[in-house]
Amino acid sequence: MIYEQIIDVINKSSKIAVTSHMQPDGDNVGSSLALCLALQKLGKKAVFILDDSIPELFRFLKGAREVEKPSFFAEIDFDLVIAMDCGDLERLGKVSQFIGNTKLVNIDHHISNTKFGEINLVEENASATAEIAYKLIKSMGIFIDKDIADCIYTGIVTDTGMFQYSNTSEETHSIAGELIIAGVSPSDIFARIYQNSPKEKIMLMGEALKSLEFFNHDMVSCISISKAQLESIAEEDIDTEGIVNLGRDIAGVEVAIFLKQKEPNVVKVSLRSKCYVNVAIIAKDFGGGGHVRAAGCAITGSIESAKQQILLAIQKQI
Ligand SMILES: [Mn+2]
Repeated sequence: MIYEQIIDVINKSSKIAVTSHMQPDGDNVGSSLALCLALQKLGKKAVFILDDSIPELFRFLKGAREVEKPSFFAEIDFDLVIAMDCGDLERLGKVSQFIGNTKLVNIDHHISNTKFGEINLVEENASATAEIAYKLIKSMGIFIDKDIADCIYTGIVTDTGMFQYSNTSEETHSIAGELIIAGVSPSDIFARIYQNSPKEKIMLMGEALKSLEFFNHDMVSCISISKAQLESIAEEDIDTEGIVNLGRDIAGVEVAIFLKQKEPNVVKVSLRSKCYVNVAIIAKDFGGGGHVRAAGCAITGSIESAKQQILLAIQKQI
């Protein structure tokens, strides 16, 4: 039913802005680009507008180099805005200021989604928003070519942690199979995303691992990195995605914490759980959000104080 409503507003629109949240991951980029490419096939003017840049790792995807900044809203009078893989309006950054009265469709899979759209297609059980994008594009009768398939596959692979997380379903694999039929090379995508780290990232992992500590009878691990350590390795912001997984992948660990000092007084917290702790609830208590097994938030204060607060919140759940 919601699918039909969305298809209906798409059919009635000719200029469509597709957008997603700041600090985009593979699903933000993949689901948004896939939808843009599909809408362009329908003859629509579809533009991916993002208040951030596309991480280097995902720039191989078709359309990743034609992403516009929020100010682009001034250039085109869009009929429709579609937000992909974004839990709330604030995370769209400056894009949210340009939406105004434009019709807004919200397509997402975060449990914490605030249903900020006029039409909300929120499927909490979908492994990735890219999975929902796949179903929507199919329902529109649009042929899924290799370019679109690469985008969707990237979204699914990154949000399922390479098909490892509990959000991976029979449907996830069956869609992945369809995407391979459409031309995706899994080994090519994996090599581009996971076997392509800048050396600074691996050096940073080594530096961060020196801080590894355990709590609650080794069921909770914590890794942290200070701003000074980050700056000692590289001048520019190094991607720290994946460091939290090092703590999670240890035998017996249920919850992994990764603390990254963004500013002297701001700590970015990434949380992962393995089997049963709902880290989305913990992140939400600190104004963040995410999924049951992967979530994040930001805490004001020192690394040490952020660690104590998060540990306390985890101990209530474990
Ligand atoms: Mn996602």
